[in-house]
Amino acid sequence: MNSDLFGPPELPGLGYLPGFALADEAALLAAVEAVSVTSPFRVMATPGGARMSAAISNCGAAGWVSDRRGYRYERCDPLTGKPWPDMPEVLAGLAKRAAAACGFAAFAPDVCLMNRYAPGAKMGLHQDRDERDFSAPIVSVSLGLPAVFLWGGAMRTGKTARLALQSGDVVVWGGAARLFFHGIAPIKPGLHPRLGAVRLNLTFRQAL
Ligand code: MD3
Ligand code: FE
Repeated sequence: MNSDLFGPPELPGLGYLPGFALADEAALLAAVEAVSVTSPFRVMATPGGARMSAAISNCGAAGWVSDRRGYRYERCDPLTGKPWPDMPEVLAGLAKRAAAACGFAAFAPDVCLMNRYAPGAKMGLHQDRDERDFSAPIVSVSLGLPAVFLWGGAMRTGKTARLALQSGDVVVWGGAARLFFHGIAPIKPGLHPRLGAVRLNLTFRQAL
């Protein structure tokens, strides 16, 4: 495997918007902080019993959860027993504008899954298959420390392309890209001016 950083592949339905969220960075962070007061970031268990390395929270009509019983969307936070916090308008608005800029004007996210990485944390290659309708894209927003996104194509095995993601970068994963295997290489140590030693990734989904 080589370690070159490629640009995003040219693929119908895939949209790469470097810096799209930068102007809203402070407002997005404040919204994430507010959500995490009610539904704190926590490390979830995989169905196999391992600990995930990123900490997770959610906002919106449902949230993605993982435990010994599997992966699924739940209307209530298992930690609080209460509904997940509403999706702040600044988050929903940014995701809709990004989707519209990439040809998905009808995108209406009902879930925002928030992943928080410390240096060393990673995410193994996987597909996102727990949503009801794969014709809706997923919009991802990267904030804080940079990451190397691993891009595995339509199969788990084979060559992995790499894409550097910086704070403020937005990627819209629609069309064939929607079901591609993907992951995050271990986050390198560093300090982001606003977030410190943290990478945050927000993914907006039409899950229900
Ligand atoms: C490509 N998150 O939450 S974001 C995830 O940076 C997830 O935290 C990573 O994979 C992160 O499921 C990667 C980019 C991303 C998100 C969803 C996708 C890429 C995707 C769904 C389909 C294809
Ligand atoms: Fe994913």
